[in-house]
Amino acid sequence: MRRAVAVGTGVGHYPVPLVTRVFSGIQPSGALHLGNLLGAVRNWVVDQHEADSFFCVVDLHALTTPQDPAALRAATVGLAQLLMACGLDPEVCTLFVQSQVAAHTELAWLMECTVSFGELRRMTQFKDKSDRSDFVSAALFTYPALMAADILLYDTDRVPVGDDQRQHLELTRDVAIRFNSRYGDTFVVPEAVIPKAGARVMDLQSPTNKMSKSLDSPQGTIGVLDDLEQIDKKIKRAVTDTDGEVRFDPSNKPGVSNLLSILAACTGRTPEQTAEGYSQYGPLKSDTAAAVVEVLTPIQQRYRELAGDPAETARLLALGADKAAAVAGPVLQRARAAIGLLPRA
Ligand code: AQP
Repeated sequence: MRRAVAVGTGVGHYPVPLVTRVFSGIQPSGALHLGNLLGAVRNWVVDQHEADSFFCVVDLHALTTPQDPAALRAATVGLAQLLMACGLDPEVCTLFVQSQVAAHTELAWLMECTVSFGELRRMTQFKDKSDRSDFVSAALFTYPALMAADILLYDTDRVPVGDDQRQHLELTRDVAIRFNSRYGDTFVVPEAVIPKAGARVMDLQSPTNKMSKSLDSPQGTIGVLDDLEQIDKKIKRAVTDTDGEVRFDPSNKPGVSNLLSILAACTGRTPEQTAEGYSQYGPLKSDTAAAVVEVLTPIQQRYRELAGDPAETARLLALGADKAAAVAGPVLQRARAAIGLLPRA
């Protein structure tokens, strides 16, 4: 699709980079947890060296549920620092805050005009989140249109995400294809990249639910910045089952399978290979706890260094926003022209 766009049919010729583009985002809606790290952020750290990568703290998405303004500002800076502590290097990738690049909201409107009500109504994340909320904003419903805009603005080829975002990515593709077929080739149609291990880290206490920032489950969630001793205890108290067999079988053994997935993601193996080394739950839990602590220890150390310098973080994010805007601006203009908005004289 990128090459089809590069020759330009609908809105003329325009330059499209020949390197692979990667885009992904994360909400500053709560503490970064092990699921976010293993499902998404760890893969971004690798991607930044292999592709032209854009990573975004999606604060506008966080606004879909009510936020305290001061807490949101602090969470946005803190999340950017934590992403850097995890290994994102603003000199290698483009790291920025969504609301600092105005093109996101403008393209989101064009996406809302392209996606159908029925498509948005089928999004399972809306159903889950609206069921748990007292106040359901209109933006929670239209969230996937903003997400499509985020991705399409960067001529993105690949979107590394956890498994929970699969449906939103499919919708982004559908919207891009519809826009291109109505108005001429405008957007690159992106693909989701979902990791083999760690794509859906489950809650340690209710392992049929995904680990989530907004689910109130302190014992079931491992925060990346949690105290390391507490993490060890949480993993050792994780819910398993009574049959005593270590086997990767997410439907029948969700707790044990979750531990195997976490250990596999931390050690670069598959959950099935990992299961072969264990006949009891105790050693599996101890090794999983040790592997998680080993992954998180250097991240926590680096975060403590970065957290002391918010002004430097703000400077790096401003540079990131400038780099992002320079790419997003021409794509937005392409979309405006394609859909028939009058250019300014
Ligand atoms: N449990 C998970 N396992 C693997 N990957 C996960 N991701 C989220 N939860 C898990 C991935 O993390 C990236 C950033 O997620 P997000 O901040 O955009 O929001 P989300 O998907 O809705 O994640 P949360 O933690 O559940 O946040 P809240 O509760 O605020 O909605 C995405 O790539 C996601 O797939």
